[in-house]
Amino acid sequence: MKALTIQIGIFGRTNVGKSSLMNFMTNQKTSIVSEIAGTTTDVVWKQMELNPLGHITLFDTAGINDTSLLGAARIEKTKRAFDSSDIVILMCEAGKFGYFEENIIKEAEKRQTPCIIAVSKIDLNRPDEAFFESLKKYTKRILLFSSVTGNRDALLNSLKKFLIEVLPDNYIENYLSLRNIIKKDDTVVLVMPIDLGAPRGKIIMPQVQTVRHLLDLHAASYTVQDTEYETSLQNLKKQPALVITDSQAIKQVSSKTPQNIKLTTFSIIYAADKSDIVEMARGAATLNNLKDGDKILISEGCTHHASSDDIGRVKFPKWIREYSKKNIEVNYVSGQDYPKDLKDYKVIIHCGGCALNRKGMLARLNKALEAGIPMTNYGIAISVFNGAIEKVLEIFPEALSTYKTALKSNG
Ligand SMILES: Nc1nc2c(ncn2[C@@H]2O[C@H](COP(=O)(O)OP(=O)(O)OP(=O)(O)O)[C@@H](O)[C@H]2O)c(=O)[nH]1
Ligand code: SF4
Ligand SMILES: [Mg+2]
Repeated sequence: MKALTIQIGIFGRTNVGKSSLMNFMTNQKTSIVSEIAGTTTDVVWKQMELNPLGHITLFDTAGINDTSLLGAARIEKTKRAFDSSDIVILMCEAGKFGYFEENIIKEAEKRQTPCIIAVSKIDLNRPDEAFFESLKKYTKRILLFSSVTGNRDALLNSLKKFLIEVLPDNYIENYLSLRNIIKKDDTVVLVMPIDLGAPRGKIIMPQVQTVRHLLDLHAASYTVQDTEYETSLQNLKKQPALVITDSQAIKQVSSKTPQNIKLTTFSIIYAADKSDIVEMARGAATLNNLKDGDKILISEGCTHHASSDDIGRVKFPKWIREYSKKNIEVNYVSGQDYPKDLKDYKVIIHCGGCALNRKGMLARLNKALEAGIPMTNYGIAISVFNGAIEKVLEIFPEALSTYKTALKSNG
């Protein structure tokens, strides 16, 4: 199981604060902390959840600068932890960076393992500008940390940002939320209206991918247009495990779906696979609390030729104003033009992001959250506008409860 998680090893000299960092991150007394150098003599590991990346395993290791303190077997164990780390956190104190630290960096480079430097005990000794600058030649990913005065959320957010930047695409690319919902031999009804906006002779990417995922899960998919949906449901011998519809047909489809049948949209599945459905659901709640003068950013992942009723430029501004009945300023960006400064926006509504990979979408989401701005996506917003959001989020209970809690605290 450990092998399936992202493994992060904490390395550094004895007494630098490795075990304190481990305990701070896990929020538990996982590892023994003491002022005696050489306290940790064996590798200690702990798994924790770091959404949306999933499980990570943290290793706390022995400081192997003073080898006289340790037997060969223990040094070997720390080396093994080094070899199996996907990410190395190298801890040092301000002003103390020498041969030992450089050697760790060199070893990490040899293995092509990304390295993060954590400068510890900054409550006692804050690094000066010159020291901080000198670390930048090794990595631009530097955490300033104190286990006494530090903020755990801020630390985990910085770590998450670094992980998203450095982890190979396939680590976070092969995410498949349907795996937890659908099992072998289930039937899933897919509702795909072929309207004027549908590309000629083709099925759009999120729908194609869903069909592929269902095949991988050995489930059956049953594809219909919204016009045939009701009859198809009646014709099915076995109740479907799930109905997935195009967001734009959510109103009609939800009105024809019995309460006991689970219903969601391709956009919800896509948001769960490509970003963080819990954060996107939290962002969606903001749409119920808009005020005159609020600014909303519509962001699309690619530049495409806009038609006269383009969804981002025309339909969304109209839907937002109709739904909120408020005077809202709506700005639009596309492609690489993701703004540096997001702080004036009340919420960002992003497209599904089929042209971006999961890493790219997570980086955008993270940037918004760092600026304290919620984000949601097109399909989720459409379900809000059509009064079906709570139904379509049912298959992701944490997202649903986050949406409901955010609604209460916004209101
Ligand atoms: N003031 C302050 N003290 C710290 C901080 N982090 C760790 N310490 C203290 O530094 C000492 C060593 O901390 P540990 O976390 O045990 O260090 P370690 O790197 O795991 O040490 P070894 O296991 O011996 O290699 C302890 O007395 C901690 O209380 C910090 O951020 N601020
Ligand atoms: S979903 Fe976003 S990235 Fe995909 S085609 Fe539409 S605008 Fe481009
Ligand atoms: Mg220790």
